[in-house]
Formats: sequence, structure tokens, C-alpha cells
Amino acid sequence: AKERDVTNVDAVVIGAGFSGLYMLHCLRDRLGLDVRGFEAAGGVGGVWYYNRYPGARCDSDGFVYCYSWDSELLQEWEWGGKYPVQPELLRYLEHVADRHDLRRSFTFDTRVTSAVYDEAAARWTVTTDGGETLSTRYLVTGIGHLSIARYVPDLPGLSEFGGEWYHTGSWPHEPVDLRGKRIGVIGTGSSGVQCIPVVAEQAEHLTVFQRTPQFSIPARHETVDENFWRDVKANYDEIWAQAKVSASGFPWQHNGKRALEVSDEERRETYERLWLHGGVRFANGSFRDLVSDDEANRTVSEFLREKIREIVKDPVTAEKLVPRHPFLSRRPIVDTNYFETYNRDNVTLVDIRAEPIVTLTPAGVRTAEAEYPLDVLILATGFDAVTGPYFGIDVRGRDGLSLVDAWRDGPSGYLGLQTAGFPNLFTVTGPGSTLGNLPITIETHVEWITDCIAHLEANGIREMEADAAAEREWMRQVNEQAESSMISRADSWINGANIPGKQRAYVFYFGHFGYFRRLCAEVAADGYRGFVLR
Ligand code: NA7
Repeated sequence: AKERDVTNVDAVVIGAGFSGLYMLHCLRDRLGLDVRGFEAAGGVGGVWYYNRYPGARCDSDGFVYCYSWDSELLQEWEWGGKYPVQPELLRYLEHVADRHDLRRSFTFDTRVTSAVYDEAAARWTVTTDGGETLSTRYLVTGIGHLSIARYVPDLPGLSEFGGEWYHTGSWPHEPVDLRGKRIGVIGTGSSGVQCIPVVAEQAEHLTVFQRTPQFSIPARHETVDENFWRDVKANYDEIWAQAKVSASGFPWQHNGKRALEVSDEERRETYERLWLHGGVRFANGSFRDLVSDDEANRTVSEFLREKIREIVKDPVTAEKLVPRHPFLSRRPIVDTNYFETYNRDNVTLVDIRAEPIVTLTPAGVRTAEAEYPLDVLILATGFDAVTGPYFGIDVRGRDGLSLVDAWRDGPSGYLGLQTAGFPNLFTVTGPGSTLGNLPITIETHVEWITDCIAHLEANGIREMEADAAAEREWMRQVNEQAESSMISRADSWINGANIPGKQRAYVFYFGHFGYFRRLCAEVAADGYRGFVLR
């Protein structure tokens, strides 16, 4: 039968987002390998294929939210604003795919269902839901952390709800007409905060059901103009050089000072200036100890709480919107008119910790105190991060070890690149990797993996995997770093706490990106220290 035919290739790449597109290009066009790519979606784009909800944008400054490796494209491309919107991001990745002729190596609408390692042959057997079986030397995942495994909470009565409901992470391709409708949004993470102001402008009435208030920094799109782009294009080499040695992949540093070593006036002036600059730079461009020192952090958290009280006119609503957790204990959020939206007459904020949702009804949402009639419900309730995408594939390594068993106590990896027991499987930004500005984090991994595979090929090395002890030691450092940082002060998808019953674990390295990049390079130069090569 046709489905028994096995296609032999050198490498299989899973995913056609920022990671998979570049990975495929490197292996196919730089190393000359025979590579096949698979993508579950109908096209390229990864998270930017799926996240089409109103207001969807990236939270990294656009001029560095792109590939650094195509210098001609850097001169040609210009984003429409400071933070690109989803249609532009999708167009960009489609353009890259066309420009480098990547689509012909991908099979779309096709999910990799299993990957089983054959130790005797030192090859992976990969099967897809299209009925195809491949045998490959190398398997590389570019499946991201969030894209596919949307989290829909177990809301009582959801199936009885008479209106339409959508998850932000799987928004329909056809535009959804929200004009004149009564709309509810559950969730105020990055997705909720981006869509709420846009939805409010279209809705007859918007009701936001908030469980945890969030800090958010205004984007200030207006700070980017023609002059900005001229300067950026003239200085791209320097910009990338700075980003590569920076703390989180952006071309700037903190100011080198501790928050409490300067006067109250200087501190205030620093925060005000960055607040006016806007965006993620507020989070990582001021004092060096905001993320590590409670007292320092209190100064910035209080500054932001005051801003919310200044912006939101109704004091009762304002208090509901003021977060209790420290700034930077969750991923920073960037917004356009988020807090201002609560000054609109057609917007209601419901604090569901004080007034819990009891059930959905055919007509809307019933809380402990009231009934909120709705035509449309938007769930901006996040994702089963990391384990969601990885456990969606039945991965079996050496001795039949399943990835689910290997990661029973939480996802684990050595420098985010490989996991012990899974030879020749490489994970782009896998567990133990940095986060930060993701395109440059991704490039760091993709280029490392490319050089590594070139080394394996050139030296006739059959197998490579992370050494279990090196991996344990790296994950110990990942944990230690997280414990000493603000990220340990709150629950979120970052530590697995957003999914009821999920094993909590720190998956990402919250240390310095520049250090991480250097470490990856040193490890390779040192004969792949901490990896076993056979
Ligand atoms: P997030 O950041 O995980 O946010 C999910 C939101 O949904 C958050 O406000 C949650 O409240 C809320 N939530 C989750 N479950 C429930 C239930 N059962 N009831 C009410 N509210 C709930 O997901 P996003 O999509 O916004 O962003 C994910 C990442 O994508 C983001 O960090 C960027 O990297 C891009 P909670 O705060 O947990 O109380």
C-alpha cells in the first residue's frame, strides 16, 4: 500500500514559522541537505498564521522583530508602525518564503503525528496525518511555545451559549463582524489587552471579565516615522551587534544603575521618559535591578500603579485594574489605549474574583451577582505552553522512551537545543532556551544547529544527544535564575500554572541573552561540551 512507502531524507523540519522557515533554508540551501518541512496550518507564519484576532500585534519593536540574516530584505522592508500588526507579520513571512523559495519544501495542512527513533539505524521514522512515512537522520522542531495548543477553560454552560464564541489563538480567517454587538472578553493577558480596545470601538457594548489585573506599557506607535526608518536602515549592522550582546535581544541596555542609588527625582524622571518612549524598552531599558531586587522593583511597580489610577477616571474601576503582583513577574504587556478603554461608556469591567462566573447561559454570562447578555464571547485565555505543542507529537527516543515520560517533572533540555535520550532531535528554542525578542533567539539556535549538523556530517558522527548530567546542571541553573528573578513572584504560562493540573516548572532561561549566546558558541567551540557524540 502507498502509505507503507518510506521516503528517505536527511532532515525533517516541523513548523513553518520564524523557526522552521529559517531552519529549512539553512539545511537545504546552505548545507545542501535533502530536507522536508511539515506544517499543520494551511500556510506559513506559525503564531502569525493563527493569531488573527482584532488588534493582534507583536510586542517587540518591529525593526528588530524580523530576520537579521537577509541584509537586502532589511533595506527593503518597512513596517507600517512601531509594532507590526498580524497581517503585516504574516505578509512578511510569506514574502520571506517566496523570496527564498521555501514553500516547495513544505507540506502544508499536514501534521506530524509521531517520530520514533531507530537506534540501530540512527534514524527517525516520522509519520504524518497525511499518511506519509519518512526516514530521516535529523529531526528539528520549530513548533514554538504557544501557537497550537489553545487553552479553553472548562466554563460551565459553554455548550449552551447561544451566541458565537472564538478563541483569540484560532480566530477565523473570514473577518468577524463585531459591529453593534454585545461582546464579552474573558482573559486580560497579552491577547486580551491587545484586542479589548479594538473590540470596544466596534461593539455596542463590551464586558471584560478579568481574573487578574495586569501591568501594561503604552506602545506609542507615533514615535516611529520616516526619519526613524532612515536611521535604522543606515545602522542595521550596529543594531544587530548590540542586540546580540544584550540582556533580552533588543539593541539597548539598562542604564547600569540601581533604582535606589539615584535620587527620587532622577528615578521618577527615568520612568517618565521611558513611559513616553513607550513599549518594551520601559521594561528592560531602565535600572539594572528591577527584575532581581524587591525594593527596586517596588519603585517601578508603584509608578505603573499610579499611571493606571491617573488614566482611568472612575476610581472604583481603576482599583480593579491595579495589579498586586510585581511588574516583570509576568511577561510585560504592550498596549494601545488599553486602560483608556475603561473610560468609554460602552465598556464594563467585571472582576471575576469578587464576582465569579457561575455559568454561561443561552443568553450570555451569569455571575454570582448579575446576568450579562452577550452576542459574542471572546476567549483570550492563553495556551498550554511548550508541552501542548510537543506532546501533540508522539515522540519516542532511545529504548522507546516517550517525551511525555522524559518530561514528567516538566520540560527539560540542554541550552534549549537537545534532550537526553532523543539523539539527533534538535529543538529550536526548546526547554532551557531564552525567550526575549524571539526572532534573534531563534536565529541563535537555528545557526547553532546548522553548524552542528555540518560538523556531524563532515566528521561522520552518527548520533548526538545532550548528556543527561549536563542537561540536569543546565536546568538547575534555569531554576536558580528564575527563583532569583521576579518571574518567580507570580503564576502564569511561564511556569505552567495557567493550566489546571499541569506540572509546574520553569522552562525558560531568564538570564542574560548575550551570555546565553556566548555560552552556546563556547560549548560548540569546545567540541560540543555537554553533548554525547558517537
Ligand atoms: P495569557 O497571557 O496566558 O493570558 C490568559 C488570560 O486568560 C489571563 O488573563 C488569565 O487570567 C485568563 N484566564 C485563563 N483561564 C481563565 C479562566 N478559567 N477564567 C477566567 N480567566 C481565565 O495568554 P495570552 O494569549 O494573552 O498571551 C500568551 C502569550 O502570547 C503572551 O505572554 C505573549 O508571549 C504572547 P489569570 O491572569 O491567569 O488570572
